[in-house]
Amino acid sequence: MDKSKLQLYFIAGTTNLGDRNLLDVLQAALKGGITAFQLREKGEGALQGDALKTLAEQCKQLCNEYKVPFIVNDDVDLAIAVDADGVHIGQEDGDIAEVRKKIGSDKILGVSTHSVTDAMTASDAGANYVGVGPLFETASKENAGTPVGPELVRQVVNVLPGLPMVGIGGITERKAGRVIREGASGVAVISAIAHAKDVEQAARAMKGVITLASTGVEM
Ligand code: 3NM
Repeated sequence: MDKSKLQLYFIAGTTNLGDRNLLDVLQAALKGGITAFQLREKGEGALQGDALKTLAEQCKQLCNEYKVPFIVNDDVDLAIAVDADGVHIGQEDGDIAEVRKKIGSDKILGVSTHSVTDAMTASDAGANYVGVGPLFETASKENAGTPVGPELVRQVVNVLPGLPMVGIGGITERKAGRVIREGASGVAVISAIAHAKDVEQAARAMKGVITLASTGVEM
């Protein structure tokens, strides 16, 4: 896949947003320059069934307008039903090769990984990219586990230099540069954008940090 699409990967679901409307937040984030979006509808009060499908279709439409890939978390059937650009699965969400078979070779397949071994397995099974984390403490994922630290990004890059990869977990505007300098293609975030006072501005600022760090400028 095109690694540049992973530069600023925004993840959200309705349960991350309190009173905010997901489509409003997504639109602001798109205006601010996010390069990929994942719908991750999880936890208490998560939408299901037709309501979730409708939301997914609306997110896809919005992402299409900005030419940003729309990825669905976990729910392979939903991703297929709405013709999403891809699926992202965790270590417990089924067999990676089976998911690849189900979605076909043209769709993006992302896998959450927590070690070099996980990343090698995901790559062998047909993942287009991996998420590596949690790099730092995060309140956005239940049972996220002990932070692995940004050093794991460098270790994965050393072993799998061609594999597109995003760092995830507790990444803020201040920490994003470090993650890129360790060799990540980009950063994946929930709270740094979803909880920002000004979503568009937060996305734009983070994109700026990433662009500068990618060209080797220290921030
Ligand atoms: N996956 P925030 S950490 C969805 O380590 C997710 O695989 C993680 O949210 C992993 O940017 C995480 O608010 C939460 O920390 C990321």
